[in-house]
Amino acid sequence: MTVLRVILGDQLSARLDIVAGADKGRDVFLLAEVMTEATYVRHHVKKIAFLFSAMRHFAEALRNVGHAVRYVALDDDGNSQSLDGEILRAVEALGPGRVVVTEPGEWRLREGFEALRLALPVPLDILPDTRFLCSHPDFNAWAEGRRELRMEYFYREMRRRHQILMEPDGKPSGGRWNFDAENRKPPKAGLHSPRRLSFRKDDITLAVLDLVRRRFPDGYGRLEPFHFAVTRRQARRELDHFITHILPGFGDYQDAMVTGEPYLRHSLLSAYINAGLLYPLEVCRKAEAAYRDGHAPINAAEGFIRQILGWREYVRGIYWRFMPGYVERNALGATESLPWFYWSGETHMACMREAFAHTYDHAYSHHIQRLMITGNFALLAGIDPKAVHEWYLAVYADAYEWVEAPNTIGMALHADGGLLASKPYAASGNYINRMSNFCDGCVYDPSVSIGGKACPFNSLYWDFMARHRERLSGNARMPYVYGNWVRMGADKQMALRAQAKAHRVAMREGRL
Ligand code: FAD
Ligand code: DLZ
Ligand code: SF4
Repeated sequence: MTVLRVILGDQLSARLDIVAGADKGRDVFLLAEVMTEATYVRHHVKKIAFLFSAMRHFAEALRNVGHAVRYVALDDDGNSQSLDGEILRAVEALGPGRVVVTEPGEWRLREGFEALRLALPVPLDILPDTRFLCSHPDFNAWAEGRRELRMEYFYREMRRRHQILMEPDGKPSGGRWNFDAENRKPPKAGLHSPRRLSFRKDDITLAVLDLVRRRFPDGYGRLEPFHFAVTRRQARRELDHFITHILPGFGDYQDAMVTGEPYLRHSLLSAYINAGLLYPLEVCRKAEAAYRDGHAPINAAEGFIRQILGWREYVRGIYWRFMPGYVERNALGATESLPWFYWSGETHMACMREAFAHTYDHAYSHHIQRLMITGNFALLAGIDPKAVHEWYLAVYADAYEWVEAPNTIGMALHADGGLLASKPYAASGNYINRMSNFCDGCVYDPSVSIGGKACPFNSLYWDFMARHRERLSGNARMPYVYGNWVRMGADKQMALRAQAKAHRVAMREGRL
């Protein structure tokens, strides 16, 4: 009995049960490029090209080891342009006795598969996604009964469970769980990105680039130059390059931002891990080995591993535990429309312009730009979380709802009411000026809060604090902020709020 094995665009991993359990003489794999997936948000064209090329290469790799593959390209005759439609067509054409799929990363597809089950003439099995290091039952067992779901405690459990950066006596390597106190330095003069890899484009990638150019002429983002890894072999080279040349400096400048330097010491691995070209456990193990060999200091290795073993697994747990309602959350009642400059990049704010330029050119910007520049602005200005969420889901090559939504709605916008972060990541121009050199090239001045040169982040920061005083002043981490607000006195407070209002009007009119 043939089994139809469906592989989604972000499930390109040979170690998944769906591949490992296949019978070469009997089963058929299905991969399909479809418009419903390519357009459910306005994806960056580099993200579409990366996934289509990686899917085609993965299909080729399966064929090379003797598997039968039904690959439906976007332009193929008869392509129904939906995943359901392609599964139904394949069932009709091949007459399998069963369909198997690995659980998808997004709620909407999970629901879709439940509905498809009823429409299919044969059983549909949904297998767990074993690439993750914390299963749904394990996350729920950890979360059950806890008053607060803090990442730090989850992370310690994951360290113990997977024995990563642990010593034989059960203590954390280096004597501490977290070395952030030694990380996050402001950029030093001349800080730049080390050399990064760029991969040769083969005929498959060239054909995909041509397809994307033709079919998505109005798509968001710059398609070329296209330098992504599109096979597991290439992604492993990217990983090795990072571990050898970049990891040792990872922690120190993790939060630094520099004009014209999108990558700095970041790994650029998220798109590959999320699509399945790299396994999170192998990435953590390599970083750990670099520490044990004396190649990377503990603050770098621990800081990096925490992002993957801690944050990445934790946000996935949060997503599945609190969906479907999670993406609807708007605890701070934010209702502003997303300013057009998120798409066009046209703003006088140099920090925002820089983050938008990285995003448009590379389908990438690093964590602090996402959180403390574009996310922080949306938080302070009170932009509708759903609109911000859809923007982040579209513009980054690593974006899938399971990881993007908790980061946007929870971490950046505090719209989940503090489920994920104990206090909002709100910051004024002073923080941006300390952690970057962006303000040097800005028409605004980070030390000015009122008047023509006033940095918008300043008055918007105080206006945000004033708007949400009732909710936030009870937070144990906020007294310092509200103490400063009170000390300012009524006249300054009123002037700041009037300035924030003027900035908000300028934002709506595209003048900010
Ligand atoms: P590095 O800084 O080198 O970090 C190493 C790895 O750790 C990453 O590759 C990633 O796998 C993991 N990681 C780091 N931080 C996080 C985090 N907060 N949550 C989950 N994994 C993390 N990450 C995504 O993978 N997809 C998204 O759609 C996404 N959207 C985000 C939206 C917002 C508003 C914010 C604030 C963060 C978002 N992140 C997202 C998390 C993080 O910014 C990216 O994972 C990171 O920038 C990817 O670049 P890198 O591979 O160079 O990461
Ligand atoms: C993101 C994406 C895109 C652009 N295109 C496809 C596609 O054509 N076929 C496919 O199987 N998957 C695609 N994907 C990835 C899916 O959207 C992804 O599996 C879900 O978002 C769940 O994470
Ligand atoms: Fe951004 Fe304000 Fe600095 Fe300009 S002055 S770059 S708006 S923080």
